[in-house]
Amino acid sequence: GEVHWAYEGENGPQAWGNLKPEFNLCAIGKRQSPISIEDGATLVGPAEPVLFNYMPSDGTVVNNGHTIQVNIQGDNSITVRGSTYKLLQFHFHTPSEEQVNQKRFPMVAHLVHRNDSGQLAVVAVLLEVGTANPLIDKVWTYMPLDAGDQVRMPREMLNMNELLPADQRYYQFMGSLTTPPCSEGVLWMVIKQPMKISRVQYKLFSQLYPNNARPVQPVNGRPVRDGQ
Ligand code: B30
Ligand code: ZN
Repeated sequence: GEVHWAYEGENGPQAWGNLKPEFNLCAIGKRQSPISIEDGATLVGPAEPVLFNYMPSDGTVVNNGHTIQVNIQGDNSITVRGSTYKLLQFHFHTPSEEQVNQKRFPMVAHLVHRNDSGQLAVVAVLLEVGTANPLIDKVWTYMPLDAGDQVRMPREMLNMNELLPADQRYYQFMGSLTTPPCSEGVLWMVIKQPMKISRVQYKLFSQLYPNNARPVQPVNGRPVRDGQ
C-alpha cells in the first residue's frame, strides 16, 4: 500500500527522506525547518514590518490525520518585502516546532500564505498556557475528531486578528515545509510574543495529536533577521 509519513516509529522524521523520491529534500535539503533561534550573536540586520490585513472569513476545519487545519475562504493577506501573500490555512503543532532561546512552547499555530508567484510565507504564533484564546475556543468547537472529517465554520466565528499578539516583532528566515515533501523557499516569520491558550484548550488538541512536531534542523549558516 501507500507509504505514510508519521511523527514516530519507522516512518518518523528520520525516515521521511527515504519514504518516497519526492520526499528527498527532507533528508538532503540545506534550508530545512524548523530551526532553533537564538537572540544575540546569530541575528542579522533588521527585517521590515509585516502588515496584517485580516478580517472575519468563512473556513473549513479539517482533521487531516496529522493536525487540525482551518482552510480559509475569505480575503486575508499579509504584505512583507513588497509582496502580498494570501492566507490559505492555519494549523497547529504540539509542542512548538520552532525553538527560541532553547525553549519549545507547548503549541504553535502556523498561518500559511501564498503569493501570486506561488511562494509560501508562514507566520508562526507561539502558544503558551494561560487564559483561553477566543478564536481557538471557536475552532475547537468545530474540531472533527476523526481523521478525514471536515466541518464548515461561519464567517462570524473566524476572526484571525484574535490569534495575533499586540507586539508583532518577529524573526525572519528562509526555510521549508516542516512536513513531507519538505519543499524549500518558504519565507518564515516567527512572532516573538507568545499568545495564551488555556490548559483545557491545550489538552483538547494534545489528546488528539500529542506529538506532531518535527525536530529542529541544521541552520547551515542561514541568516536569521530581527524583524520589526
Ligand atoms: S508547515 O507550515 O511548514 N508545517 C504544508 C503547508 C505548511 C506546512 C506544511 C505543509 C502543505 O501545504 N503541504 C501539502 C499539503 N498536504 C496536505 C495538507 O494540507 O495536509 C499534503 C500532506 O501533508 O500530506 Cu498535510
Ligand atoms: Zn506547520
